[in-house]
Amino acid sequence: MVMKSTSILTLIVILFIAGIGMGYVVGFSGGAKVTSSVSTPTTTTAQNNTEPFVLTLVITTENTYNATTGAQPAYYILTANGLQSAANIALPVNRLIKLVIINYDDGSANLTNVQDANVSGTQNNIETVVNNANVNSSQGASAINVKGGQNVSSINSTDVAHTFTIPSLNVNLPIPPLSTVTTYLTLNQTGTFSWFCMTECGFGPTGLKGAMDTPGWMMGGLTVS
Ligand SMILES: [Cu+2]
Repeated sequence: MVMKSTSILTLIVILFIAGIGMGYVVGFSGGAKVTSSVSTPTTTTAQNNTEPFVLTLVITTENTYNATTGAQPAYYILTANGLQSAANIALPVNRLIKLVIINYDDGSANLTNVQDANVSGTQNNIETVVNNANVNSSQGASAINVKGGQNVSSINSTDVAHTFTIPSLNVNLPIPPLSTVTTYLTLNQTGTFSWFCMTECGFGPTGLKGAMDTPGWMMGGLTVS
């Protein structure tokens, strides 16, 4: 009877220890999973903060404004889910921003103020232009010499299709027809501002109606936070 009780007690003790062991293993592996899933996004966030914040804008022309006005040009934000309204653009404060503007418009428009052909508010007040014949080519002795991407501080005022302009922050980017413009800038001021296009690319006798005075077309809001 004594031996049998001892055997049962031993078995209970063994099962108890084994239970603790299994609990420890399950708990440990569970804890390890939690630890890795927490650390992954933290690491990703840290990497993103060391890289430029990228804003890609796309200008298209074949957007029907209404039956009377017809097609008008519009800025869009390029996202992972396609083109989204540029009525409200959000940008980070005190962080390097890489701004890319892809322009599908093949025509130029009149600038009310020729000063808006100058680049301002970016690193070294330059922008890089790709794929515009006037900017990226030069007449050589016997042929046109293609230059590829050109860093410029201004565009010929008769060769501007649109601008991306934030007057309150002194940011101005002239965009030639059918070009891609890339630039880097840092915004040091939080707040809500407005962005505009400064060419007369809209509707009406002055070209300042339609897209030019409608948020999400050739103007909109900009929040820096
Ligand atoms: Cu415009």
